[in-house]
Amino acid sequence: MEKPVILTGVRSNAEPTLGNLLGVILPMVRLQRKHAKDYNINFFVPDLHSITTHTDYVSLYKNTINNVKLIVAAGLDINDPQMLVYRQSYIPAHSEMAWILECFAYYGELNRMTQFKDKVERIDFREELNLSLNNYLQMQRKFGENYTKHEYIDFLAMHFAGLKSLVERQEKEATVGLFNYPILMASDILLYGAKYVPVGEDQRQHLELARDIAIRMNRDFGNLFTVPEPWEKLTQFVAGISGVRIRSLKHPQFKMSKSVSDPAGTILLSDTPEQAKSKVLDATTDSIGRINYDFKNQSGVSNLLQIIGILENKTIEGVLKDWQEQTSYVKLKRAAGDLVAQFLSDIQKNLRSISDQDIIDKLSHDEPIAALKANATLLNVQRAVGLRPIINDYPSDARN
Ligand code: AQP
Repeated sequence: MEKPVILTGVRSNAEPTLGNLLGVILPMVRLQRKHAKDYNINFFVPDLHSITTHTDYVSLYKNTINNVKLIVAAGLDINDPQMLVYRQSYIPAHSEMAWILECFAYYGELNRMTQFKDKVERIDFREELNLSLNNYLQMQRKFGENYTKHEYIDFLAMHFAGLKSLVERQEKEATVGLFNYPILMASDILLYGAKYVPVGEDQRQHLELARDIAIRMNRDFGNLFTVPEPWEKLTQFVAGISGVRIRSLKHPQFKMSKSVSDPAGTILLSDTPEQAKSKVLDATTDSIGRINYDFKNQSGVSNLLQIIGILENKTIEGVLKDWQEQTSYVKLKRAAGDLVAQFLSDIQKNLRSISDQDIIDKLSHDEPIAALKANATLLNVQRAVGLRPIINDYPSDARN
């Protein structure tokens, strides 16, 4: 009998952050060590998801290969026979299945996905807006009441053209692909019958959407899909080593994100260990003066505790035993900073020893195997919805 599947991926749109590393890559390594015998493990690079937001298209392919290198550097054994590694765009069934699922998902459901709104809203205009406002105020100061009607109209036209271009930029970022991508993600999951999908907490709603679509289509067509386990079961399964949300070190109310410009709050894979440590030492904390795990009131401190917990492979209760009620934020930052620096330095050292060719060989070997599995699920679904004949109905249709 086929073993159940654990599946996850990381977009190659930009350089990975500590959030990706601790949120999903390290947990995957630990899950493999714990469950390699009982599960098949799929790691894929969602390169089609990578173009849902503006990216450096010239570097995309390289980043895709680098993402696979990264999981190897983090300790995932891709030569384990239970492990499949592939690129999403190399398996056309992902896109074909996504189209069918789109026809069974509702606009209202997608419209409720908070990540789309967050991603569109976080396009940061503040700097440009302030600049534009400052220009406006300077202009007013310069001319006082003594501007001519034409000067005033020219200035206003310039000011509003600037604002209009900001709004247009926001509209351009809100692509249909970004809106629809949770359905492509559902396809990524359902094609392989994944039971557990370890993801960061930001993806929880998308996992639930995949479940809803699977349940709905199973109800209408019989058992087409394995329904992935819900969030609560997933978090039990991963026992606190996944499902987290690493926050920005500077703005701990927000997630650390690879496509948000927040250099002081974001640790990038290419940061030197010293740079990373100094970012942790400069992390925003609070004025309460006690170490508590309380994201509502002490998000900066809680973020550091969370980082320590993941890197020391302890539950949050375990970390709290070491730190709760202590008062030195400097000590906490030093401990977190040392762990992060060591972790980065190990990964960077490993990365240097992995060749592109090894990765490409592995992908070329695994992609046809993944495609076979994906195509089998797709064909079942195509038959169920009438796009392909039911077996034996049209025996002469050789293409099935
Ligand atoms: N800050 C985070 N904490 C925990 N997990 C995180 N992940 C991302 N950021 C954090 C998890 O990493 C996996 C891969 O993410 P992705 O790149 O495929 O998509 P994303 O969620 O859009 O990640 P980013 O870093 O925020 O990228 P951008 O800025 O490009 O949108 C996912 O499981 C994600 O939950």
